[in-house]
Amino acid sequence: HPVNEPYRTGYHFQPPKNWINDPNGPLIYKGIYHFFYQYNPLDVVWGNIVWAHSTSTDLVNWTPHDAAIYPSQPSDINGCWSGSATILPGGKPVMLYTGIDSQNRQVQNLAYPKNLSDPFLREWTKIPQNPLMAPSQANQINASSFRDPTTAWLGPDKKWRVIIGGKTNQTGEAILYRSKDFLNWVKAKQPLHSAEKTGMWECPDFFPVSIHSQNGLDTSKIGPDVKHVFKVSLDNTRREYYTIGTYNIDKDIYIPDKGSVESDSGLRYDYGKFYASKTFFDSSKNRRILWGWINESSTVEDDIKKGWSGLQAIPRTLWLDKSGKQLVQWPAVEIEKLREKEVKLPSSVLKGGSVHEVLGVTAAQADVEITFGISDLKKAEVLDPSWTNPQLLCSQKGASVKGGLGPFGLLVLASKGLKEYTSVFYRIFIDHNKHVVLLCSDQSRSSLKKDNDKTTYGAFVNVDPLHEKLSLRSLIDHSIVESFGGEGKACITARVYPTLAINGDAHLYAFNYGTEDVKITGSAWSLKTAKIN
Ligand code: DQQ
Repeated sequence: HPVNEPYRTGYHFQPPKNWINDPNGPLIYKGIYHFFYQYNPLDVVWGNIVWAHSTSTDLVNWTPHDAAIYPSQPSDINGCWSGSATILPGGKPVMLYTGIDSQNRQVQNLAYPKNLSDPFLREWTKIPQNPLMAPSQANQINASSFRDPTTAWLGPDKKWRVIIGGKTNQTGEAILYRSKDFLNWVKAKQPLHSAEKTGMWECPDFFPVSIHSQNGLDTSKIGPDVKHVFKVSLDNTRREYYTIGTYNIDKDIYIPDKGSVESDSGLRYDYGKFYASKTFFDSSKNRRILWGWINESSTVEDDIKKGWSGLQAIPRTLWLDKSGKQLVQWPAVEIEKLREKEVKLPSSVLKGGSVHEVLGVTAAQADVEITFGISDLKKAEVLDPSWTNPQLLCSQKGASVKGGLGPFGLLVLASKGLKEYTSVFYRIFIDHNKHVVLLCSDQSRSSLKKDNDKTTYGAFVNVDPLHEKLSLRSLIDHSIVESFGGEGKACITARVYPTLAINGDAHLYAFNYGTEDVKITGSAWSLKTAKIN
């Protein structure tokens, strides 16, 4: 790993230099995964946006290609913004994307592969009919709030549907269009879904999930065995929320289940940094895969110094939890190919107040899976009824604040002597007769450097520690830590920039600062460096 580049990642998707943001149009074609992303070919900050393109056979190693979609016609001359792929009958992929036109309006365009016999789909052609959807007086669409088309789906009436993110006043909207031929699109009277006071809805995503299995489904699948997921990225808070609900195909509206909302208490794919995400159906492995953009927590000056900004989270497989009330996510299994030198943590007791170093792994580039066993759950701290905000609770009760059951977890990217570390940990509370499990990612001590964003993140994890195992997996990669609590029920991604705990000087510890002992077992692996771009 380059010594002079301590923050470049070893197995996360990033280009050699410059600015990247949203994942675009992920798909699989002839056994090859395609990934496109918002990219500034000229600078470390956002601007001059094109669709950069890479391909892979395993979602781990990536080959770069020339930019696939870039400004070239009046309908996208000021930028090629986010969009999605749809696989047409017969297996032909097409892209719908937002163009910034010559009048700086947001419009929707179509591009298709020039040569379908090229499995790398290196060249993309834009149709002369572009734009296919545009704001106008008649349709009441705001020209600066009309972007990010989803993958389209085909209804039983043989009409295609697509949604585009929008906003009317402060009401976020999933603007619905229909088409018989994928060329002529007619705006529906009603949006597919909307919610007051949520602001602009960026990068919506809408897809079915199976009620009975972890398998993914084609985006057009409907029927009694599926629920639907609606996700949106909120421009206001830079947070994403998803709801689970029902797609009423007759009325062409989506109705979230009771209690499911796009704000504050809503469900999130990730309770740390994760934005503008997008899923696709991987027909080769019958799974739905989620990509998400992770931005920097450093200053623009630091980004300029290192020459790059932004990366992508490890692609995650996602499915409906057996409760039917939330999704579960897990890193695509292919990432496990990078594992080497397994270090088994022999079942042992982590005494209250102790720290245990995990030796023998390249701690700056590792995969850790650890299970915690609690013998006496009665010692859990009583949950105050006002502690409803997990992030706030994690910031008030950081890793150094002692508790009964917890904090226990991992100190990652830690320097010898613990001058720097990022702590990912659990606390268990009791609320009447129910245990409440809190997962925190505390970045406050992650770097001696002062001007990084070190916000603490937190999430409640819906596991019952009395009957279920309590586990934590963290993917550590130099300047990113992606943590999966409760076997994927709550995920937290953080960016950190240690000054001491870099490369070979990074260490990994398990810790328990609660008063009660905790049993630990698990494994840690060094991860090889992937071939990325
Ligand atoms: N990024 C794109 C937009 C999208 C935003 C522009 C979300 O299409 O709304 O780069 O990060």
